[in-house]
Amino acid sequence: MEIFGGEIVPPFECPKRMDIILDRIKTVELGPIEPPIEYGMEPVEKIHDKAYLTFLETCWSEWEKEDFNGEAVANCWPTRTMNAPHIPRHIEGKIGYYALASETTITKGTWEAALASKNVALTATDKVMQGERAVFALCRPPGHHAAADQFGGYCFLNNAAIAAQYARDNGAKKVAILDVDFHHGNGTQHIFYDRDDVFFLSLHGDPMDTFPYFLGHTDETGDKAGIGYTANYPMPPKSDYKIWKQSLTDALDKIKAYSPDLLLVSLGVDTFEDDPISFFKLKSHNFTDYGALIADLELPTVFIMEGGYAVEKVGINTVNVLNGFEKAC
Ligand code: FKS
Ligand code: ZN
Repeated sequence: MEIFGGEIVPPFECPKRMDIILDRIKTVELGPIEPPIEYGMEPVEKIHDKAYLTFLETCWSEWEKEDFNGEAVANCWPTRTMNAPHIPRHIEGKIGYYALASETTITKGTWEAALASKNVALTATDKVMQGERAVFALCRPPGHHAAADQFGGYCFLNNAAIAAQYARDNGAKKVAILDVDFHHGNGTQHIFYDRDDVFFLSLHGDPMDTFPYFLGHTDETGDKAGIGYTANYPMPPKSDYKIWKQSLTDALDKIKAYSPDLLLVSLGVDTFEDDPISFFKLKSHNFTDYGALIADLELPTVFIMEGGYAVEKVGINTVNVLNGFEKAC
């Protein structure tokens, strides 16, 4: 379930999205489709906090032991007036400690799904490290809102961050993460904020106007060694492709100048004009256009699925990016 506008609604982020994207990939014969390989916990533990992982793994069984009837959901947080040095013992406190928002619940199968999703991202990354020009990781659940020890915004494990670190540990000296999902990738930004070996760039709805609200402003440019290696492009409601493309062009120039060994694209297609929870105005053919612009970087590229909720068009829009990319290669 999801809490939206004070109501309990069926989640926008649903399995059907994946079926539709996969169908579209098959229809256009984009390329061979392969299942993920198991990578174990080592690459995950390099990004996420150990106690957080234990929490994700055990949350649902702890919740079930209480007299609760619904899914595990946060309703109480350590806020700006609390330092929160102690992690509560009770699951209701613990879930509040680790949650960044209340729309996302944990239930039976959440942990297994998150594990499968990071395996998809790692399998794709490995293929590109081994010489493929580009691979698309059809990940669900998404990852870019998840921080080292926080879940929310439908994300539990940060697939792109796990993939970037894995690439760093397996020969890539510099990695760029281009986040084109409508929402700011707060988790990815936070994970790499003080590092210069992973350059994070995000195009998104202005956080003054939309989720995740508290991160993603232009003045967030990195910390310590990472100063200059975070770039944010917040854009106002109703921004169309003309505006969006200007941000993309600037981001692509920065990536080119950085000259990474690998590009990861956090690919969300919720920038689409008919997306039910977003406010940009991209049209389906714009996705093809920007796929080609990304290809012009001539970098080994991993596309990692994030959001996109106009379910009938999520397949067309996602595959348009990939097709635009491929045709320009
Ligand atoms: C709605 C408030 C909460 C949550 C939106 C989450 C967006 C998730 C996403 C991801 F890629 F992670 F899936 N909305 N009024 O699209 O960024
Ligand atoms: Zn999104």
